[in-house]
Amino acid sequence: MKTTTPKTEPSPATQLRKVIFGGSLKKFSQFAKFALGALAMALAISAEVHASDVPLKPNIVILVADDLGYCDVSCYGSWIQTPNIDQLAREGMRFTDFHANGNVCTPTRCALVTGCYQQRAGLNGVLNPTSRSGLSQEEFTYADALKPAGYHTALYGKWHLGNDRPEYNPVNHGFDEFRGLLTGNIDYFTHFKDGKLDWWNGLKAQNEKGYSTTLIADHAVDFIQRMKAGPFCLEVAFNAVHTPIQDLQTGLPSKTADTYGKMTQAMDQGIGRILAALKENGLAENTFVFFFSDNGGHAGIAGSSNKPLRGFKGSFWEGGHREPAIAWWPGHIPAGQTTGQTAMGMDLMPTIMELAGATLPPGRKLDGVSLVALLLHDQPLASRKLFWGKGQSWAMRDGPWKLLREDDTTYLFNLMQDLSEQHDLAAQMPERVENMKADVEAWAKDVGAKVNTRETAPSKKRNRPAPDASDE
Ligand SMILES: [Ca+2]
Repeated sequence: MKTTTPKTEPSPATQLRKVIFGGSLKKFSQFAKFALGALAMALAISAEVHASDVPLKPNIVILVADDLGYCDVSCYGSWIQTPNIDQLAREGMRFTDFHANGNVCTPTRCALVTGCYQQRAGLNGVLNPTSRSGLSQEEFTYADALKPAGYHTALYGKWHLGNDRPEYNPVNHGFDEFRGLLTGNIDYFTHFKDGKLDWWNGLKAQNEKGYSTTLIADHAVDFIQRMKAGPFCLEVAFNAVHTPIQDLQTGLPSKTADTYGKMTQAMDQGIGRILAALKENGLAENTFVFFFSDNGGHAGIAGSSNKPLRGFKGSFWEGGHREPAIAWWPGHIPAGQTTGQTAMGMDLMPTIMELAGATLPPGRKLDGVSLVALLLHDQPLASRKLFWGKGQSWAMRDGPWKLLREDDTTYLFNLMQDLSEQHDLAAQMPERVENMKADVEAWAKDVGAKVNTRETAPSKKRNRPAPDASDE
């Protein structure tokens, strides 16, 4: 039986060899057509992939405020005038339902740099100046991801992911440069904490003269000028407006709202200088900027407010973790938008990795999701359940529903109808409560958190009238 060899198109490499090694003009012409066709197809595929996409590798600037309340900047309703942060909002996208992963500093910052629930890294509580723990070398940060993508990386300001052991320092977690503080707070003028200098240049304790908020902005502006050829990724982690509340002229402790307002405005001015540096260097349309606060405003600080939210820093009432947050990228993020989409600090790493064209090492995955389609095209995020906390204090979101454990009580709220968490629906909707508790337990098992979803004692607080959010 006669067999025939199937006719197949020679590969481009075979055709090229024929052209080079004695092929005819006709063959060359055929090859040229083939090659051009393949090139056109490749370009079409590329155009299809990137038509709605973004210019790759913009510069990235993450601005983090410390203990700034939901209502502590004027574009969120504060009495404190913050024209530069307001300008970010006017020219970008303002979030009304953005959350820190924690209700205190360290957990939020861990989730920010790892893109994962901080419970996985074992950093779900605040580190104090004598803590021996910190961000493990096993963790993979956004700076680790961006460096192989060609980025120069720096962090100026507060780290709070490990004290003075070298393995915890930002320069050993993907940041090329670090200036600032390792602990949770310092004197704004002396840069000391508990009698010990806490101002670092990389691995060395090295003081500088100046008001820390201003110094942090100075370093950010200098970095932008030095690195303008890009791409660069810069985290500017202000220690403002964490305690100590200090008079800006004398450095003396102050308890006035006026001082808190001026400390907030010093940060706003620093942000204004950073934006000006981007614009003066022609980088505004090639730089993605994201601003948010690491947790809610602290109870009892005159001038600070989380209105209309209930609760403060350290709790999982909304005031503890819902934050002012703004994304800015002129020419790419349409100006003047407000979004009610629910997002979280751990979403920033996947977002900037998508913008940077960065990839994860094999076997790694992130808990956060990229916000790029939301930011550029106002596309809603896929629905998801979000979680906070540990032990007796935790919360979960599922759409408008929030299950909350505080004060030894489990509460259920519908935040669409009750943003100030005044009307507990737990007794009316026991099935929803049980289903959400099961979700919390499954999440805790997944991330390695210990949570208590069961009542430990008859609650004396269940019938207590909810505090008026406007009083808090
Ligand atoms: Ca904080």
